[in-house]
Amino acid sequence: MSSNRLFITTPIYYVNDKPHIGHAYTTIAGDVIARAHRMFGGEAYYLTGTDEHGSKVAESAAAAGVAPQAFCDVQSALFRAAWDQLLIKYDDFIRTTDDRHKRGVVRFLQRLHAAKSPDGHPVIYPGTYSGLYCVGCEKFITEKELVNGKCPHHLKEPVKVTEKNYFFRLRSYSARVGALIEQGTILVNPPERKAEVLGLIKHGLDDFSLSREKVKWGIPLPFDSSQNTYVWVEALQNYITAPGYADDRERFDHWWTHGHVLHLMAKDILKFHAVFWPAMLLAAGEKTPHELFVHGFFTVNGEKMSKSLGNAIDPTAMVVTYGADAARYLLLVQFPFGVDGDIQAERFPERYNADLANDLGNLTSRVVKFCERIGGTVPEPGKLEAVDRALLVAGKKAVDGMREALEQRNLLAMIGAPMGLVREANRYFDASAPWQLQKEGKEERLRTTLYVSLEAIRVAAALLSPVLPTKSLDIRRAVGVAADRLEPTGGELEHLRALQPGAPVGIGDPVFPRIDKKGKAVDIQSPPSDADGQTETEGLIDIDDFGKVQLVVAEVIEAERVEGADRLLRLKVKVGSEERPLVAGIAEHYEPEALIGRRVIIVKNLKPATIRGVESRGMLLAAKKGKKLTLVTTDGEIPSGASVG
Ligand code: ME8
Repeated sequence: MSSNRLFITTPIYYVNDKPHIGHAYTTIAGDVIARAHRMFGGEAYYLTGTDEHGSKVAESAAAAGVAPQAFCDVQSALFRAAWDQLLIKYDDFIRTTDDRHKRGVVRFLQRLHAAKSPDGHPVIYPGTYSGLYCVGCEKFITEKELVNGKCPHHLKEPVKVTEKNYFFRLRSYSARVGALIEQGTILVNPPERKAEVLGLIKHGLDDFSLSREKVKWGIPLPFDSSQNTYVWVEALQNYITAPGYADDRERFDHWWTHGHVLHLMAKDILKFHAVFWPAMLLAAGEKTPHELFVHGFFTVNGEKMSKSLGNAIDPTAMVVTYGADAARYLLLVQFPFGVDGDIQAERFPERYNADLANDLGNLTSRVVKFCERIGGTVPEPGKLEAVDRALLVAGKKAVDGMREALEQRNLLAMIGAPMGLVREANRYFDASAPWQLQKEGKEERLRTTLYVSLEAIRVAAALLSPVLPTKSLDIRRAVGVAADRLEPTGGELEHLRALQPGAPVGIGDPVFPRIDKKGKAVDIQSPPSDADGQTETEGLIDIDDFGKVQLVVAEVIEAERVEGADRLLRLKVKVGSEERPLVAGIAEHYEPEALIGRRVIIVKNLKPATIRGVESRGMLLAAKKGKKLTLVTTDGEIPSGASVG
């Protein structure tokens, strides 16, 4: 097995549902892993697809008044369209109604049918399945599923049905599967899922029925055409029918037999993947998968996502609101990979603004715009100082951190590594204060600072490319990466690909425009007249937010102009005993000295912003008409720190 050759799969999704963010999460995760693996020089094959047989699909087709195949064609296309919109670069999309799949299933079942278990019994044997059957659901139902003895969906008592089926001799394989999992030959992660599977096996699992007599929409058993393959048994086989199990053994061996097979899924389908699937593969004489990563299961605003509740979040709607790159980012950063959680869509805008618009987008704008103003090319760096080297080393560490996170399938850390670098670059840029260097004529330091900042952005953007494929390209072009070097590579190559002084830099619209709480773009990142790429603080709060706004009296204790920005004053204000910095666009209306000692009203609980490299914590209130502006003040008895309401 070559771990450099990664075969990544998602579950194949049922076509009786529409794609929602649960499906999207797995599919984006697989895409990010595949892209990152390739970025670090590995070979990857990324497979997804749709599960199209079984009674549920047949019923949905009947309800829609169309033939099952026509129904599947339409529904499967919905998944592909969603994945296209989310920039999923799959290498293969398997449908269980594909001929290659049907041929592969027949072949696999023939193998199983001919096989003997290690204890000398046929692996497949006929038997009778006896159980409770809900005619409404057209499927077997367990005692546990009943509510007051009735099917919860149809409110009818099920009938006892006895059906002839074929069984798979799981009992002859489950201990062996357990041992493979225990010793890590089949890795099941996170560890609590491994414990869950081992618990199931220890508890004892019965042989399972691998065919259905009554379900007509499916693949007939090759040895008894009166029965169709049970949809679950058939679906698992997509993982081998796609790489060529039916008729391309070479390709099949390349990916399945000699690749590192990684199955992604949520915990709802763990037992099928961790026990049934390896057992069937062992019986058929094929390799078992190497790794199962079971990510978290999500609820939406505390509720299970379901068709009937109509609360499933449509990932393509997220693309419309945030753009594809940001939608991918927002879904992945919700929770650590592997952990369950509740998705609250109203938090998306906040996260978008904080991470993408402010940290990443604004840094890029500020640095590139500065370079544009002093020549429009990557500046030639001078002698590196400790601070410069520290940021370049942080870039190298981010590359290593990302590689390590990828190996651990820690998607949050894969994003955290470059985003940590972005935050460090922001601090470096602010602390280096290039506008100050320019004012003081320290030309070499200025060039070095800008070069090192651009370089940090280049590395961060390259590392973010698996998550933000198109924005990463935009950012790397903006900071001067040459067209023939845009394909990102990790590891050692990073420093060899450093930016070339003299390469053109340039940025148009913000890479991630700021948005309001409804996800609508707000034009506050468009630069003020001095074109420094900064945001104005006015306009951040909607009228319906007003109740949340904390207004307080603040006393101005320091005030000065911000160099190079005609409209900005840098203030220090006192709120009770606390001092805080604040940048205000009032320089055209007030002389700094005239403000000292004035008691003004500020918004206290505004998110901090960095304006012109100066932290601003709060916003002044002012009355404005045309070109006239007057600060709202409370000169008189009211002390600073008092609340305003
Ligand atoms: O089970 N949270 O298909 P399916 C996180 N056809 N992930 C979720 C999720 C949620 N709330 N809801 C769905 C099937 N998923 C079978 C699979 S494979 C051989 C056959 C994701 O359409 C997650 O990956 O119900 C989960 O395992 C999968 O969708 C189930 O998709």
